[in-house]
Amino acid sequence: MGTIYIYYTWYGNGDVSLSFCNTIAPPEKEITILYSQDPTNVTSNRKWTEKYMVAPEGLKYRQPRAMLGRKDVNSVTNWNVPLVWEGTFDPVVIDAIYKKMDPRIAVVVFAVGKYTRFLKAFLETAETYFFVGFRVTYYVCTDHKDEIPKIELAERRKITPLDIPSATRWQDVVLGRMKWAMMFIDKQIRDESDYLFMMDVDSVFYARFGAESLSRLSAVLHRSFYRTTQRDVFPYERRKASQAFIPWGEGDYYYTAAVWGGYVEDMYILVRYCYEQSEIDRKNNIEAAWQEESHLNKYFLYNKPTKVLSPEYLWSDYDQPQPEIWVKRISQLVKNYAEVRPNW
Ligand code: UD2
Repeated sequence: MGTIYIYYTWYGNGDVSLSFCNTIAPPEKEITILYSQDPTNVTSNRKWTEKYMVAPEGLKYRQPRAMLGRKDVNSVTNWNVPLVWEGTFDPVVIDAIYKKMDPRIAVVVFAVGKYTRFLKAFLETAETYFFVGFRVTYYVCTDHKDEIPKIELAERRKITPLDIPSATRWQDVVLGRMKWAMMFIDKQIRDESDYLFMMDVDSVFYARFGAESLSRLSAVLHRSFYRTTQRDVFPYERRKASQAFIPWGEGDYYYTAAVWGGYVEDMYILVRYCYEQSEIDRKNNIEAAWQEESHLNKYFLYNKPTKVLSPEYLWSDYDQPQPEIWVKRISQLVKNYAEVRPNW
């Protein structure tokens, strides 16, 4: 099936209309979603918008400065959205604004096979650092519900286990996340959440991860490719036969698939996009170089994220600290791949 453009018009009052066309370029001020299949059953009612940035009266915080700020890193993208680093926001202000909106935050995390061993540290440290004081539900997708640890959760936070089958190839788990997440969002999560984050379970939080990360679609710079890597060296999918193909000479950044988030309805569209693109690949006997991460990078190239998060939002215990990384908020753990994966 050929490419279909969905014109997704976002009116100021939060209403949306969808219209379809397969030839002309999108008019200005409309969000274009490059979509691969029959879009007639795509639903989006845009339940959540960050309409009002209302700060509580009398809140005490440091005065913001127009002439002072980070000089060692770029804190804005060339499509003019924030690139978030420590020092570019005030947690007191931003949390106070978002707490007034009181969003429901969903975290979808997969723990299949031996990866259940990572749940305890992930959940315990999330309770210490992830959206403290906000409503959070951890949707744990697993083939071993009995191995979900019993941990103490703060008020208005809960764990919802979701059953999925075991797998014999790690690639199937990684890609299968898109299929299962799509189904669970559709069946349950979209009714219970405003924002959704997809996260790898083999990670721990070391510092605050809060409201500064929220936007319609927020993507995280991959820690390995943000410093000086030329775009032609990014590990994008380069085979034309794959739906994730990105031509040489194109690309903004390389984003990780280990942490990404946004409005639940926009995340639904994106998760579904990754699933459907990978299904087309599967039928054509090809698997994108970095599974869903390759499809995600393709999507974000042509549908720019509304916020870009620095590698503070996914560092790695494998890596040496860098001077510009003032805070490691969440970090991928060192693991023995051969030991934890079902195949190697
Ligand atoms: C990288 C990405 C990951 C994904 C993958 C694709 C980082 C930090 N992570 O991770 O997001 O794009 O490459 O190849 O860049 N899982 C299970 N059971 C399994 C295998 C995987 O539950 O048997 C889940 C689990 O949530 C895990 C995630 O899938 O955190 C990603 O798998 P991985 O950590 O083995 O992949 P890795 O480290 O290559």
